[in-house]
Amino acid sequence: MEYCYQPEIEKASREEIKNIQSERLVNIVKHVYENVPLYRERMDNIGIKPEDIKSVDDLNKLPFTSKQDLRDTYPYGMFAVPMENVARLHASSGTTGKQIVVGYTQKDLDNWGDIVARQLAAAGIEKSDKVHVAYGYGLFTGGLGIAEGARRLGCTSIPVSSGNTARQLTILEDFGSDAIACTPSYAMYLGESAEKAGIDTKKLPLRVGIFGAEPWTEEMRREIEKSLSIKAYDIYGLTEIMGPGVAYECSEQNGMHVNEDHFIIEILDPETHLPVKDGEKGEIVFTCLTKEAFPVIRFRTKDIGTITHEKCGCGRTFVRMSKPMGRIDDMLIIRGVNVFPSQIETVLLQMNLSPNYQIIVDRKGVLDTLEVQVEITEGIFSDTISDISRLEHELADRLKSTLGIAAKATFVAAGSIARSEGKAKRVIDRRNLD
Ligand code: DLL
Repeated sequence: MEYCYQPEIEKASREEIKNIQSERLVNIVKHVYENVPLYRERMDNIGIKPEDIKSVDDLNKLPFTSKQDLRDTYPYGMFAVPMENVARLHASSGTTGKQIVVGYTQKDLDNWGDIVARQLAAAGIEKSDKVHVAYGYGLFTGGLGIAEGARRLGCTSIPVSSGNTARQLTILEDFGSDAIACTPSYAMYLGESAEKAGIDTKKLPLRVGIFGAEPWTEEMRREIEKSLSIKAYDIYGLTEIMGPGVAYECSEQNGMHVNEDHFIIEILDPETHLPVKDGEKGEIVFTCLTKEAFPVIRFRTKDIGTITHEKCGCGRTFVRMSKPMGRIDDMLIIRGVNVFPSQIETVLLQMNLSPNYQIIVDRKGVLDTLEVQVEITEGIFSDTISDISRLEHELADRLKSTLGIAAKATFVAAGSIARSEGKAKRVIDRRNLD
């Protein structure tokens, strides 16, 4: 039996889950109304009192929370407990605008450990395993969040943090890590570096990877599984809600189960704000049910995804969310067409091209231009110049048929695109649209 697997809740009936959510929603609404001025004002403005919220069926009466609200109340305006009860602060890794500060009470940290432990258990990690944590430790929630889960599970965590790839490889080899947690782009880089260093990953004890914090495709999963000789699991989360562990993959690897005893997920049409049907794309919106220090209600994540209530082969009853298919704010509008970086990545990997790529958007006169630069891999390198130009044409054709707009495809030297130790930066937009 997997330790930290919690079938009494993970396999509860939908009715039981609804009851737990309803009870917790009533409490959390009271908590935010009493303690967070922004929520009290918003609810007063629309004439809603905490007593009006009796179950999850009343969720749609509540106001939304946006990232801008969190910026406007920076740093502590959304905290719902006195600072003396806050055990830890984290901050969003946002590169634009003011960062967002979030807080956790001791109980919040315990709950966080519990849900991350569920995820580690669902990926087959056991008490006797050593987990190499290569997410950044610090204000970013990745490192310490996974560490909370490892501690709760009772396994050994190795807090390597991010950076220094040669050292990461030495540790993987010498310490005998069984599992690794980092961003998928860094996992790709580690695999590539292991090969260069002549390390046979099949001979390492490493068998599981827990990857998330940025978009990645099924093709990338297969690459990572091959290069690191592991099984790779997806994990989703965000600073404003908790950090890693909001949703997790099970052995079926067919969507991520949302920890519904702690969070309610809604998928809403970004324009009408009404719920879409299972399987239909929309904006992912989360409500925290148990957070004491930083509970947010109907937080608009700007991530785009779908959910399904279909039965999962693992027996868990928690609703499953798809991999986020992009972000509303990552969506590039090029010559009026919506383009997501993930579409481009899928084309590259379907053609067995390098996953190291960059998207460059520019404007010549009034016309937007799109260029995809991708590194040459060894197989291509041995081809003649005319073969390379044939491949560039093929890539440009495929991009055009997938995206619906013309794109220039350019091969660049292997290793010339900057590698990231955390989240990869894929898009360079030179249009100065702001
Ligand atoms: O990335 C928390 C995290 C740490 C999740 C470690 C998983 C593992 P933020 O820095 O606030 O928090 O970024 C959150 O990253 O809104 C998504 O756009 C994206 N994201 C997170 N997980 C995934 C995933 C952490 N599995 C933002 N697939 C989210 C795709 C993801 N995108």
